[in-house]
Amino acid sequence: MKKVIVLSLVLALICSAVFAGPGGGQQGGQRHAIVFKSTGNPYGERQMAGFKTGIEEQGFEAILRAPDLPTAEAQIQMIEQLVAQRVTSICIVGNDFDALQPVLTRAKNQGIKVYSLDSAVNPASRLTHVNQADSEKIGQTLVEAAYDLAGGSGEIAILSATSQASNQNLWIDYMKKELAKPQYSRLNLVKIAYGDDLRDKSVSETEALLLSYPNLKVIIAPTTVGIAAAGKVLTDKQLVGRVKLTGLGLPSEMAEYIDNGACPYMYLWNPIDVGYLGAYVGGALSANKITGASGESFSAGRLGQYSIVAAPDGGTEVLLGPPFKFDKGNINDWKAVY
Ligand code: RAM
Repeated sequence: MKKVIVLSLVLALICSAVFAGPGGGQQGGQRHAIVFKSTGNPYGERQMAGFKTGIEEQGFEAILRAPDLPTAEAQIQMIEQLVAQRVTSICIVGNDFDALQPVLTRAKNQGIKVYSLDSAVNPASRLTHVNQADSEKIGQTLVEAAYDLAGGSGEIAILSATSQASNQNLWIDYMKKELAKPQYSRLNLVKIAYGDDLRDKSVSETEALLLSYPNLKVIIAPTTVGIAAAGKVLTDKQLVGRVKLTGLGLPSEMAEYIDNGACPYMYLWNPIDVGYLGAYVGGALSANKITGASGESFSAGRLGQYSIVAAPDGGTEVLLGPPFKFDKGNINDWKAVY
């Protein structure tokens, strides 16, 4: 009997050594990690929840991480820990485009599949990027909205996340390009403020904008944390109708400000689906079904088939779909969903 037990143990050990895959995970025991920008962001929580569902659906373990503050330094520490744990893949929501390159390169050199999602890292740091929507289209759509809400002319301001956030910076670059077109010559972008995706800082930055620019007509907040904070400030200060708000917002957080008119309309995509799509990119990369090259395609569970395409930054990306418009007519259908 003893001999049988010893033999089974030896066999089990041999099997686990044989099936140990890249990143040290076993085939059935792969561990896939996501590192979001910071804690306390309901958008990030939904994105991570979608990632977890997608990873578990494939039979793997999901590791969800986010630092307290949205800095590159804090993410570097977390990635170092994940490399030491020899996870199978790392999905990074970058707090900086370039600063994570050394640590992500170390991860890649250890066989860990590294890709970004929502907020890209530079092409040298990633195999591919999971993008929520076409970045240029987001920039154009938000400028069109500001033009419409301002009535064609006047002062507008942007309330962003951190000054290093690569997704917000990309959208702002496209907004500036759009604003340079002749049809927008009567719109005046007076300031880009940074609320760092922290609620209190976003509130005080909105208050400062209102003080410095008493003729401000529109605030564009391309961040769910910023737009919700600005909605609260405009409501509390009884400025609804005088200063209009648009941007990218989470329906559950913005329903009251869409209902009361502070934000006549805004845009977003489904953050749960962004995370879920990311999970399937992690699975496909780790199974070597894709390498991250343009032209490859893979299956993303309930979302169907997706292809990898060239990204404007010289790398590649997977696009979830077009941004969706939320207004008084549909916000009540969405506020309970995300
Ligand atoms: C915030 C984050 C996130 C961004 C959304 C729109 O929650 O900055 O990265 O995609 O807003």
